[in-house]
Amino acid sequence: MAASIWRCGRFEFALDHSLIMGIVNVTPDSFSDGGMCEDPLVAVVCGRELVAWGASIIDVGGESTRPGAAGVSVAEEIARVRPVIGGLTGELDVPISVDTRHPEVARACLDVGAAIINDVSGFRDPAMVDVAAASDAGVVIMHMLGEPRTMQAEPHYDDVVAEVGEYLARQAAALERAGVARERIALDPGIGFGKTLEHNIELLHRLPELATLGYPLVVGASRKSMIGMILGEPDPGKRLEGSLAIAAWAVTHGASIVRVHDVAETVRLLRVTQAIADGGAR
Ligand code: 8Y4
Repeated sequence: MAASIWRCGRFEFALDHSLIMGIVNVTPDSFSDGGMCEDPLVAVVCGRELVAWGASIIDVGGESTRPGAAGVSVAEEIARVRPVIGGLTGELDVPISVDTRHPEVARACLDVGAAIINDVSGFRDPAMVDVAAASDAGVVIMHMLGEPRTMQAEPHYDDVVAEVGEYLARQAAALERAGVARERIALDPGIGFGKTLEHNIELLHRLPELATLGYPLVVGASRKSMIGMILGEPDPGKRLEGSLAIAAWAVTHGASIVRVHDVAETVRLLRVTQAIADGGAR
């Protein structure tokens, strides 16, 4: 894979090796980590720990997008994430990403130092495009079919890889037209967002096709239900091996960044895949 760069505010990644985006969940209803990082002071400790383990990016989210989750108000979302992002940016030398679909939340978090907007709705709100264009932040454009509340109700695609790829390319072009430099854009197929198990598997199987779009790829499958379905494991906390298997597949098939809960384990996994990748270049 040709090395490229990803610019996120004052940070710049040479994507000559893969990176870990560690998750800090500030949602009280998060079913995987049970809102352990809800308190801003605790969340800052969580983020610091993820960086110590080897995360290159910290993703902070305050709105649960799990299928059927109750919505929170924009004010509530800002109240949850802004103190955490402000705390982390003041303390850590890695870009902090805000996971939000709302331009007001993104704006408030950029103001306290967030360097990446991670929008699971793929910048479908034109106001979110404007917020990105008015900043120098990196952007993650993720594909989601429909809305969190309804996305898992019989999702249909004729060709999931073609349709997700077309959507991502179209949104990237819109951001570039608005003034977001190409080097700031990363794409994400959105594992589990309006997709059946078969769709998720096909997106991962054919990930190299999405890599040909020419943007860095982010893949987030950590602890997700596709792993639960394959392993028959209802407890998200017991999906580590599946999460690691997908991370290994993703980085060897075109992903530059993996979004994960289990940072320490994924760092060790990447050290091994990277050693093999580097060995082939001799
Ligand atoms: C257990 C734990 C089961 C968590 C499911 C989940 C992505 C993302 C999410 C992703 C990007 C999640 C914010 C869903 N997934 N952002 N966000 N890519 N870029 N569910 O795949 O983690 S939230």
